[in-house]
Amino acid sequence: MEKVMILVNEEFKKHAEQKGVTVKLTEPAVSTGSVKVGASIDQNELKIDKDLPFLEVTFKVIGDKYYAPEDLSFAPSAFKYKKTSNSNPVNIRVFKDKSFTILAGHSVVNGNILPEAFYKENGQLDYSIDYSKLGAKVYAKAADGNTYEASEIFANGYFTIDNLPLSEKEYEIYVKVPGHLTSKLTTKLVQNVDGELAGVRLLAKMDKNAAGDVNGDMMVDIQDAIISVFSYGKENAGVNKGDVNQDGKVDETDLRFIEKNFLEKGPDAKENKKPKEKHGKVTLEKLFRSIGLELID
Ligand SMILES: [Ca+2]
Ligand SMILES: [Ca+2]
Repeated sequence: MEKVMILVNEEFKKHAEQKGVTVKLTEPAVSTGSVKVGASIDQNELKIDKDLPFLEVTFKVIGDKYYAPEDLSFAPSAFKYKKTSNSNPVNIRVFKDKSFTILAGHSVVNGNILPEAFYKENGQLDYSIDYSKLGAKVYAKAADGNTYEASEIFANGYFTIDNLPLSEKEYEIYVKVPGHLTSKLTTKLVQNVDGELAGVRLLAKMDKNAAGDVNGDMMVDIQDAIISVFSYGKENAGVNKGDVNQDGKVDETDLRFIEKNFLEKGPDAKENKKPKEKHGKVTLEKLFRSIGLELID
């Protein structure tokens, strides 16, 4: 928070004025996490015999990122007065102020990219991989068609999409990883607080990206198998030539992903497109046999 504005409460000011007293504000002293405010009056004999609000302190929130929903409150650490500028300060008991909430003007999505080809045999994602370097694309698409790319994909695959405008319509969140089918999540990213829209922070539970889409046409089919079998045994061939797990060689591991997800279609594949089981007389079984592999079932 930045910018603090201090005003003498109107009621207090009126009371002081009636007694012919001028209230003078002290310049607020802002330091990290706290602010010191005060005011002085130009007479010693202002009698206050009732509860009167004294100062009004206004904070301006800079940025409009999302804040955790727990209630925030200002905690006065001390409330003191001095009879004259030279006298010792006297403590007055203070109570914690009412709590408040900050309504964010934008939403944030966090999540993890989960590409199937990078899981270890024990079912855990392989964290020796730098997921920021796989060429993954993560973005949110608003109902109006605008897209918002992840501001960052970290080495461990954690991503952040921030600054998403408030909308009551659903967003689509896409995670695209080369060699894999797209993972998509559809969700609303807004909350209604007493009739006002406010931002949220969502930890998106993305599905695993199914591996095996070598040619990037959002389907795993015979075309992917043909390309990969053609590159079988080659080194540094690249994802689009069949190295699905980007380990530098096209081998059985890559082909087994194609077999496992054969004829799967990604959520972003064109509706009228169908994954092809055969190419002429070429079947997956024949392709596998040509390099000495059998289909698993
Ligand atoms: Ca494909
Ligand atoms: Ca490989």
